[in-house]
Amino acid sequence: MFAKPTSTAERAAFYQRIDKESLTPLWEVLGALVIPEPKSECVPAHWRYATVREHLMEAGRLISAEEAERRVLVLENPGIRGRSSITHTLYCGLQLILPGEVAPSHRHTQSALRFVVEGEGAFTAVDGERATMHPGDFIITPSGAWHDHGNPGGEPVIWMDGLDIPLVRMLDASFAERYPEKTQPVSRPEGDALARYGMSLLPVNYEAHSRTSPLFVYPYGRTREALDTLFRHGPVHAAHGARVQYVNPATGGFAMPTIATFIQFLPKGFRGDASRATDGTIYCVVEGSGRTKVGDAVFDWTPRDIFVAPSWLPVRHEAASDAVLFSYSDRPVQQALGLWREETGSGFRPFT
Ligand code: GTQ
Repeated sequence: MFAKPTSTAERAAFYQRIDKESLTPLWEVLGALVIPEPKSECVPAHWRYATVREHLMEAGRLISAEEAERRVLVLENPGIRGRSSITHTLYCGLQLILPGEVAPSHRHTQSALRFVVEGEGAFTAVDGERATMHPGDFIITPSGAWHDHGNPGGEPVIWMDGLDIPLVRMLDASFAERYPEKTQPVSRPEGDALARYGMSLLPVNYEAHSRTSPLFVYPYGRTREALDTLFRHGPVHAAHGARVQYVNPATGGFAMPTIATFIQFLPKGFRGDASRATDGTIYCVVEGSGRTKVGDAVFDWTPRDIFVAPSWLPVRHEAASDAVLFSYSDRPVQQALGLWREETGSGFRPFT
């Protein structure tokens, strides 16, 4: 849109002279900076669970959770390798905790989400309350909250970590510290937050002291039931199926200040319209199998796979069986700044 002016020897010599002063001419770079529509360096990518799991189990033989602090394989976007990022703003990893292990307590300004993909019997502790992890549970570690993970059970437990690490790095706003002990003391029984904040009830005169949802565990059983009812009662969105966003029950807004989280049901035979949005989105397959087209890429997915759709590329989902997809993006940040845009086709319609 903004064309580069022709270069002349005189101009080139000028650029070289000012380069030494840490100066550069805008007209040489403007076209690459202010572009007519998003064109991400990030590319669509798909990680098959079976492959990543094998490497993760090997990591489990090479290093303990404690020595690693967190035993995680980071899913790096192939378009921006080396930045521990799956999109420009977000991080994604798969974390393994083996029976008997502890991932020591620490806290940081980065917000984290956990989406449990395999195994039973591990817990994560957040600010004094433990949550036993079950596949499909969405669990939040708010910015600044002490957290540790443990596996007193008998099988390996694996979950997806979604963090705003790249965003916080861009803002140079990272603080982190270790807890003096390996695990933090338990100060509230399991289920306390769910009773207090997760029943469409709030303590009278409740005052939020954080921008993150006080409900930090969203158990899959309840979510799955809601999706089922939503689908049965319809209508279903032509691009997104029956898709809902996790909310902070005290505000109705997204559950986390920097990361939006969603879950959607796609009925067997669903062939979605294309849609695109400015928030690059990471998907984790919870149930079922299907195919998602992201731009020119085609991903055939099965449970526990992870794939990423960069900003503004058209996304089209198809379901070969009843399917459920969890997803997350930086939508709250874009919406707070007035930047978020979406294009979808015809919207809601009955599913036939
Ligand atoms: O579990 O606290 O994947 O601090 C990256 C950084 C997980 C965690 C990650 C972390 C954690």
